[in-house]
Order: sequence, then structure tokens, then C-alpha cells
Amino acid sequence: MPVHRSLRDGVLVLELDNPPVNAMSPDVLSALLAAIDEGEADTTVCAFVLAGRNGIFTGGADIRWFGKAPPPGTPLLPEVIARIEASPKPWVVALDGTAFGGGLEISLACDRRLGSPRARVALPEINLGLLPGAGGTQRLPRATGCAAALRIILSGAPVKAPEALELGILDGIENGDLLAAACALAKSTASNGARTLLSAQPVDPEPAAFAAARAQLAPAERGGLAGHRCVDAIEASTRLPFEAGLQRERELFIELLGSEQSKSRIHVFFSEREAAKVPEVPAGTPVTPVRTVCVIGAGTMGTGIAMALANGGLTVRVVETQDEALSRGRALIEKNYAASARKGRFSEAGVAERLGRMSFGTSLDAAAEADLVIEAVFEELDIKRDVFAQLERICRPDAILASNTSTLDIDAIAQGSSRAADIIGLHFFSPANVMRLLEIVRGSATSARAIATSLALAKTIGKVAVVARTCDGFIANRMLAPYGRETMSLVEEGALPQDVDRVMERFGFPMGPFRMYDLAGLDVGWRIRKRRLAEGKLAAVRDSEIGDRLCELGRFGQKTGAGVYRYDENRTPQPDPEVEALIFAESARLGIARRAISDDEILTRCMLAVVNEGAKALEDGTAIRPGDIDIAWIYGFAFPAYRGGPMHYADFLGLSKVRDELTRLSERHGAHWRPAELIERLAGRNGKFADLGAYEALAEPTGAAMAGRER
Ligand code: 3H9
Repeated sequence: MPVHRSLRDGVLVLELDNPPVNAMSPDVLSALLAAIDEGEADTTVCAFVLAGRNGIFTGGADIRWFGKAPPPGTPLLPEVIARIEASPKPWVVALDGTAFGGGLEISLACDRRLGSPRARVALPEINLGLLPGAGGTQRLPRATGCAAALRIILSGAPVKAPEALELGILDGIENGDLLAAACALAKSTASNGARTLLSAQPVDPEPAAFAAARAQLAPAERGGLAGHRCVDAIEASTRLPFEAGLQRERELFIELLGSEQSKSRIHVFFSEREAAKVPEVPAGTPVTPVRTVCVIGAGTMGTGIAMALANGGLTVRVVETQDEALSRGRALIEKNYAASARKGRFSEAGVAERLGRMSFGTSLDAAAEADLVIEAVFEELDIKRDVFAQLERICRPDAILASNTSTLDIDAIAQGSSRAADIIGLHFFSPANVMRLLEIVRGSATSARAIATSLALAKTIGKVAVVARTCDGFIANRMLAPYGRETMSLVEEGALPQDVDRVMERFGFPMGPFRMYDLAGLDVGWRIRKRRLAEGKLAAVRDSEIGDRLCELGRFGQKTGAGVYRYDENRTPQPDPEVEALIFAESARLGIARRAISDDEILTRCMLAVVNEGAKALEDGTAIRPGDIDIAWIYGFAFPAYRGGPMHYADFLGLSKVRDELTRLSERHGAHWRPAELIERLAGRNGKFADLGAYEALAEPTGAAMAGRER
């Protein structure tokens, strides 16, 4: 039953019950309306109390129904809210837990809002490329003032009970029996006669707040559309009578609902949650509870990982072989925390608490009691295998043994180990305490327990997890390689690095590829190319040598003051004639007649290189779903979320167009551009990547995948 009714001493209590988050689906809205009819007709009912079951008030409107026609006769949320406001009997809402989106909006239409200490409210619609479309932009400023309403709606961030009380969103916080207190408040409100509704309250215009808010927004065409419409809607509350303001909000909501930016962000919302579902790891798979983690290696990655774990409330033991290296790592962690405290990200007490959960040592024996060990030593196979051989002897039988390798094959690391089932890749992205993506890489022997434990860890430390099957570069770096190669080819053929960066930044990346190489360090790729060459692993497609030439000149990027660009004291990238000359010389050496290259060609070649490789990663089961790839690129490489990720973007372009463009590129630039078989297959039936569920892209479905499909 989506809404439970109970009569308590003349108060009709309505409890939302649509697990897991009481989303206000058509069933819930119909049941609510029916309850309102009954309560209004029942003379024994003097007031209403609205509450939620399942430990939550509600996660808001049911996003799954957006863009779909609800079943005939189903009321929309704004209609239900209008009924609540128009009711002759007062309403009190009892907010226990989360009240997001339409959940806060329905509360703002009630006379009184009582929260438990664990109440938290938000209007996060902007994260879905939308605005609060059920009165939130009109009622919230009447409760909090415009400046606070702008902050809450533009950030989409939750507000905890004490602050909600301070801002006038809550009328009180009940530490005891919330429902009983709400019923008592409802009765007393009823005895006062008149309703007290926010819609009747005036709004102070605060023009400066609107100017300041607009100044912060990204351009509408660069992902800022929802932000601009939010400000327009809130401003309407200061200029229009309440009903007209509601109407204006509705128009703007409908506009956003139809926008590509919102469709992309809603795709990201659900893809992020789908990515945590691995068919071979059903709900209830046993995990190793992780409280203590041992991190081996105190370099850039090891220290970032240690901070991410401590920020997630875990106990961390950092091990480094040399005292000097250990002290350097410890100093780096302390320096980073001091910087975070200066930026107000953590309080001094918060920093002390996190550092208090860390210990530092030079002996691997520290791993003996760890639930999980994460190795972050030098990216050399032999070194890593030696570490795992020692861990095999030291660690508890139920401990999970993870490697932070970004390129090495997990099967090669686990080869010959008696603990291969417990060995898994946990690929953090630099800086590991900031970047939200955690690529979980499973080897062919990795157990469901190891995967389930890693998925749980990701949730604990606030990372977004994507599961990849081990291969060269897993999902993210595997797709980054053709992207990188294409950026270099474009530069060899006639573009300049700043052209490619300009196009990709206009597309929405916060940083173009060449600026990214300089930030990450050109020497990282150089070392990998040299290692591959030494292992006789020649790239299937020629790698440009521009990066090597720059590294041979000691130009590793920002860390050496020069890479593709030269950097001034403010780290501003300056195009460098020396690099331009080097590029021209490289074109001449390769016998390439440089030509003008359009922005469209730059974007097309960069994006289709990624999409084509993504399709291949789906075909061979490296990636489970297209949405997983989108999440990996958004949280790993800052792909613009308002475009939904590379595979979603390809669907937006249309796979027939993508196939035809790839075919054209293959005729001009070589067979490596041939469309992936999956793209041919989907384009051939006018299909989309979005049509594919877990493993449905597999060229040859495996047993597990078939099992996954059946589940
Ligand atoms: C809105 O309200 C519009 C109005 O202004 C105007 C309308 C006219 N709908 O995140 P979890 C699913 S827009 C449908 O893992 P948690 C979710 O997909 C809405 N489904 O749990 C997942 O499904 P599955 C504004 C929803 O405990 C399951 O519930 N509200 C919705 O980590 C569990 O989700 C928001 O933007 C929904 N609204 O976090 C809030 N919410 O198990 C969006 C969740 O099949 N939701 N699901 O994968 C959240 O932020 C978090 O889910 C929440 C719980 C904090 C509520």
C-alpha cells in the first residue's frame, strides 16, 4: 500500500510507503489524493499529518516517470500539493530522514514542518538538469528569503535539521516521538482555525542576491541551463503574484524536462546506481567488513588513497619501505590536510581526527590485521608480484588484496598466487582523495566476495564504482589511449595543441587533453610507451613521438614548468613557439603536408575514437553496460555530465551517423577507425547503446553473462 492511513485522535496520519525511497510515483500520488478526499469528507478528522516509512520521508517525485505519460486519471504532484493548500483542514508534516525535491516541496505546502534530529532537506533537481517544479522556487524564498533559497536550490545540497530550523524551513525539531508530536501540533493548529501557508507570505526582492547568483553560473549552453532557469523561477516569486509565479515555474520546468542537458543528467543519475550492480555478484553476496586498511606505498597515489580512506572513517596503516620516503609521504598528507582546512573543507578537529586514524610504518607486518590491503607501489610487474607474494604469507585468510595498478593485468599480478581469488584491482584516479571514480578491476579468478567487498568500500568512502574486467588499461585508460593518439594525430596533421584544447573545453571538459597531459606529467605516458616497447608490445596503431620528443627535452609538463605549454608563475599555460617548431618538424619528418583542420573534425575524431573503443570494451565484456563507461568518463576524466558521457553522447548523435563517420575516417585514416561490430549491429537496427542491459553487447555471450541476463 503506497500510503498508509491511520486516525489518531481526530488527526488523519498519512504515511508514504514506496520502498526504497518512497518516490512519489503515480500510485503514491493517486493514493494521497484519495486519502485527502476521505479526510476532508470525514467530519471526525480535524487535521492531517504527512510522514514517511522506511526510515525516509521521500526522495521526491519518481524520476523514472519523467518524460512518460502517467496512467490516465493520475494526478501530478503539483495538483496534489494544490489540494493540500486548498484544504479546509491544516496539514503538519513529520520529517524523519531525507526529504528531497518534491518531498520538501509538498512539506512547504503544509502549515507546519516538524523534523526529527536526522531530518535533512534538499531541492537537488539541478543535479538532474531540472528545477524544483512543484512550487519549491515560489514557497522556499517565502520561508528562507531569496539568498538562502538561491543557495539551496543552486547547490542542490542537503540541509541538516539544525540549519533547516534556523532558516525557517522547519518549525521545530522533535527528539522524542515525532509522529505523536506532529499530531499534537496538528490538533493545536486546527484549534487555531486559520491556515498558515507560505504562499500567503510576501517575498523580499533582494536584487543583489540574484545578480550575485547569476554571476556564478556556467553559460547555459555549457551545462548551466538549469541554473539559469532556477534563478529565473525564484526571481519570478519576487515579481509575480503566487499563482502566476507557480505558472512561470511550471513553464520553465517543462522546458528543462525536454532539454538534452536534463536527459543526460538523469541518465547519469540512474547509470551511477546501475554501475554498482554486477550480475555475477547478486545482492546478499558475503563481504569482508572493512574497518582497517593497509596501504603499501606512500607516493602520490598511496597518500591520496590513505586520505580517501581516512575521510571515509576507516583506520589506515601506511607502509613504505624507506624511512625517508615514509616521512615524505606523511608530510604530504599533513600538508594536504592543512590546505583542506584552510579552504574550510575540514575543521582542525576533523583533520586531527583523520590523522588520528592513520599510522605509519616500514614493516609489511602491519598488513597482518588488515581487512583490506591496497598496494600502490611503483608500476612495475615484478615489484608488485613480490609485494603480493609477501602479503600471501602475512594477511588474514579473509582479507582482500588489492592493487592500485592503472595499466597492469590483474591476472599477471595474481599469477601463481594461492590468493588469486582475493586479488582485485582498485584503480583510484589522481588525486585519489578528490577524484570520485573507483575502477574495480576483476581478474579471471577474482571472487564475488572480493568484488562485493570493493563495491561496499566504494560506498563507504564516497566513491562512484565501476567494475571492469582486467585488460590493458581496463575501461578508462583503455579508452583514453585512442583519444590521446587522436589528439596527437590531429596535431601532426595541422592543428595546434591549443586548438584541440579549445574545442574540447568548449565541448565541456574543464581542461583540454594537452593541458591534462601537462598536469598529469608527460613522462607518465613516456615511461609506459618505453616499457611497452621493451616488452615488445608495439602499439597496433602508430604512436606519435611528439610526447617523447618533449620528454627528451625535459619538458614533463607543469612539474617542470614546461611541457606542451610553457607555464608562468601562476601556472597559466602559454603556447610555446619551441613546441610549435617541434611539431612542424615532426610533420615534416613524417612527410605530412599540414592542412587546416576544422573544429568539427577535431571534436568528431576525438569523440569517435573514444566511442569506438568503448563499443569494443562492451563487446569483449571489459565493461558490463554502456552507462558504466559514461560514469567512468564523467568521474574519472571530468567528461561533461550534462552530455551524459561518451556512449550517451553517441546515442545523441545517432549510431547510424556515428557508423558512417567512422567508415569515412577508416577510408581516410586507416583500418583502426573501422566501426566496432557492436556499432554496426546497433546502427543496422536503428538501435542505441541505451537499449543494452548488462552484457547485452557481448559478441559471444559467456556463461556468466547468460546467467547475468537470466537474473
Ligand atoms: C523532483 O522531485 C521534481 C519535483 O521538483 C517536481 C515534479 C513535478 N525517483 O540512491 P540510492 C531509486 S525530482 C525514482 O541508491 P541512497 C534509485 O534509482 C527528484 N527512483 O539510495 C535506486 O534504485 P535501484 C528530486 C529513485 O539511500 C534506489 O531508489 N530528488 C529516486 O544512497 C535507491 O537509491 C532527487 O533528486 C527518485 N526520486 O540515497 C533525489 N531516488 O535500487 C534523488 C532514488 O533500482 N535520490 N531512487 O538502483 C537521491 O538523492 C538518493 O537516492 C537518496 C537515497 C538520497 C534519496
